[in-house]
Amino acid sequence: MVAGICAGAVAAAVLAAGTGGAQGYSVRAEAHFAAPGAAHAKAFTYDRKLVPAGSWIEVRQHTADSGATSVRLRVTGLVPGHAYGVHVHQKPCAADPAAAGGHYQHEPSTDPAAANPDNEVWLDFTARRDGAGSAVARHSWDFRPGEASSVVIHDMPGTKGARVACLTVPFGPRDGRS
Ligand SMILES: [Cu+2]
Repeated sequence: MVAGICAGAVAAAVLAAGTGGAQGYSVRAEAHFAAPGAAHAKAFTYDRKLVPAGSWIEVRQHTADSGATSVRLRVTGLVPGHAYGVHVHQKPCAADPAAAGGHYQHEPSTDPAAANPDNEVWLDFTARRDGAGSAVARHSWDFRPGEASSVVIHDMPGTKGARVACLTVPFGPRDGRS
């Protein structure tokens, strides 16, 4: 019976694998979004109109030895034509949308002007007619260990939107330290 309880959550499981060392660091996480009450979920939807349960997200990070970092986002099953805001946040996702904490910042600051796509990782996108979307962000810097742990989707681009979904992603620095 225990297996039966967990079987429904298989589709919500995050598949994450990181590799570190001399070749830089790569990580990939993917999941189908689940309602906050779902057992074992690593990707939560907080607004099932804008991010329907069962819609899908994939995030990949690659950091070269130089520290140059790319973060790529792919989604399916979202609302065609809707413009979403997306950022890398500091903490893992949980049932409470606030659990993911604030934005990851390369140079941490309380100045609102520091919340910009050069100092943070933004992956804003507009869903295409088929509900799919994608974005990529590139920076010359890598993440500090343990300080970048999720991707949060907001209901509008920029920094003012409400949190509508979240995927936990184990972002890491060029040497893979966590
Ligand atoms: Cu955000």
